[in-house]
Amino acid sequence: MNPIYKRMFAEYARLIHEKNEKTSFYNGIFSRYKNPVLTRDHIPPFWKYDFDEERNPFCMERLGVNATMNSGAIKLDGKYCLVARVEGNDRKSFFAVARSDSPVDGFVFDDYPILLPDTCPEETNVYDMRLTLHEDGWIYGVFCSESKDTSNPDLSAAVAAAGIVRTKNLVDFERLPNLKTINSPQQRNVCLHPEFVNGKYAFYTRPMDDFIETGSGGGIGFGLCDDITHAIIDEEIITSKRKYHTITEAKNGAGAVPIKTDRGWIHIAHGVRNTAAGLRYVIYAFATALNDPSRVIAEPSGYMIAPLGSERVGDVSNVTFVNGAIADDDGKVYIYYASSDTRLHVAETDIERLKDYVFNTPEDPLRSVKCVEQRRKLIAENLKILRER
Ligand code: BGC
Ligand code: BMA
Repeated sequence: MNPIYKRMFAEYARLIHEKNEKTSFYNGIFSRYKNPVLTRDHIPPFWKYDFDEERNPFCMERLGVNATMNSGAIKLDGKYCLVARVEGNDRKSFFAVARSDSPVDGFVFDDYPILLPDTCPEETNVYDMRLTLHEDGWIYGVFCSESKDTSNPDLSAAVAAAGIVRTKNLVDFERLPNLKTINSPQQRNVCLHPEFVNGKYAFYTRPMDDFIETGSGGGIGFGLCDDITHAIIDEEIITSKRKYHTITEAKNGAGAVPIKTDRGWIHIAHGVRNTAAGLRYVIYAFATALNDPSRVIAEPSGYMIAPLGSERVGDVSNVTFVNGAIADDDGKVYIYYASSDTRLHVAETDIERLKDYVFNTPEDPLRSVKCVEQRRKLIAENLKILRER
């Protein structure tokens, strides 16, 4: 083998065998890990180079990969599996499965990325798949299917819809018709709830009037449908709401598939606010009732995960985004979050901590004066404890 490729494979092998470790970051809610779990360097060299010497005498990269990010996650046959959003240098995203025996390192991509059944001729781009192991026995992947808005002369005008696939093995995928939401012209960040609700399939949606702006869409939606093979939702109600001057003011959307606990469903979602430097994406959590997963019963104030240090910089800076988490058999929870549309990290926590965080963290009182009161109360109680020592 050409020494250039030899070196490349050696570097790739070193990367995928590198052990990960926790950083010193501490907040009691989750731990951060030192290395991202997926970067563009995790892409096997044979996805990018043409190894034929005659066709490629300069050992040139022919099909570069720009980033690996927003990933659905599931544990399957004892392996931690991610369906990553991989973005080529050509800006088109696609999905690829990476598997590991460990939740925090060692992820290796399957030999080939996923070739989705080509059922939507107008579809230009696909991204952000949520993987749901549904009680009907299928693994569903719900993702954003983006097309050019041909009714609008603006070259950037686009339409976002929710695409649906299902699989048993993350190898063979059956494509179902896209979700239709009667009252929302566009959909992104749609996620399938893992259980039937009133005997129906339940989706978290994100009603929006426009491709970027949610417009009248009041937050994370929720709707039921009878038939997943022709999924139609005629009524969407709002679960976690967007609110003025909070982390969700501009938009919010479902993230990972909700995690079931004895106190309620725990949702790990994203919230977006606008700033002079563009949109800022953070990750937040809330809980909904076990008997009604659309009804919010607890919502801690502010964000749970926000871009920190080098996470803040990337193709779309100031973004943390989540569409996958794995609740493991031992109670640990791995939240796979991407930073700045560039690479994928893991945050580690557990069910007990998540419950404590979601149910015992104070809510956002929505006004500075109330926030100061909230903090002064905490300080007063602490000073009392400290002085009694
Ligand atoms: C991009 C997404 C982005 C969306 C809305 C799409 O074209 O691929 O990453 O979330 O636009 O800005
Ligand atoms: C979108 C998402 C993500 C992305 C984010 C920031 O709306 O769907 O794909 O991470 O914007 O660019």
